[in-house]
Amino acid sequence: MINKESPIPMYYQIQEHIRENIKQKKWLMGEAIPSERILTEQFGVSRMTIRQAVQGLVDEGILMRKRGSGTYVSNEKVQQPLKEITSFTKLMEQRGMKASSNITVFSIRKPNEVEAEQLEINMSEDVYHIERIRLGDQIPIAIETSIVPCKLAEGLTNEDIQNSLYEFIEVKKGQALGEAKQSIEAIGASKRVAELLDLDIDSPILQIERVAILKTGSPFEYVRSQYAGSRFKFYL
Ligand code: 16G
Repeated sequence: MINKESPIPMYYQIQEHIRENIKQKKWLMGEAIPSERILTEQFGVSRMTIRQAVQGLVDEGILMRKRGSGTYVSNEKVQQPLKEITSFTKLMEQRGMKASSNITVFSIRKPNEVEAEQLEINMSEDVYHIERIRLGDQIPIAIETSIVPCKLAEGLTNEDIQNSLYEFIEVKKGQALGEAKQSIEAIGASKRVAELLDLDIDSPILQIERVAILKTGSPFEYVRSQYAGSRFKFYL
């Protein structure tokens, strides 16, 4: 199960197994995971390695410890690491949830001044305007409005954004994602946001505005993500 000859560290291989167990629902949310002793036997590695693997997943928020009673698969809010660019689809997968999108806007238009400035493009260039309600296991978690320069995502289809925008950029366009500049604030849900996310008006919303940049240095997405505060949290 664990390849001790592999250059991939053993703790990391174990983490991948654990993620897979959660994804395939062999380990269920909110339930205790097997003890260190059992995992040590199961994976045929030292207790130290198991501890390192489990601690990493606790730090990521995928597992959680309960004092005196062991380690559990988190059933808390979906958590997103703030320092990385992670696609919504991947984030849900890591949690063993199925991501889906309801597309509410998909059009090509000219950018406004702020968008052009953030994306470092000319106001005469075309951009895709994409608005999606993002769901995890059919529960609405966020509304995301992404503005993407057409020249960086030529040929983007409805099907692509139904699935994963980042997969399109990385796999179909062969572009690596670099870093992001972002700001985060708490707001109350407007009438429209409340309706789309199935919340009460004025429920807490975490709003992130960010510019994601390709490894080449070109800004490729100016996005506003509005997360249902009751279903999502960020960690750093
Ligand atoms: C994340 C990003 C969003 C991006 C989306 C792509 C934040 C705050 N937001 O939700 O900018 O558009 O992932 O997800 O991190 P996708 O690849 O599943 O379409």
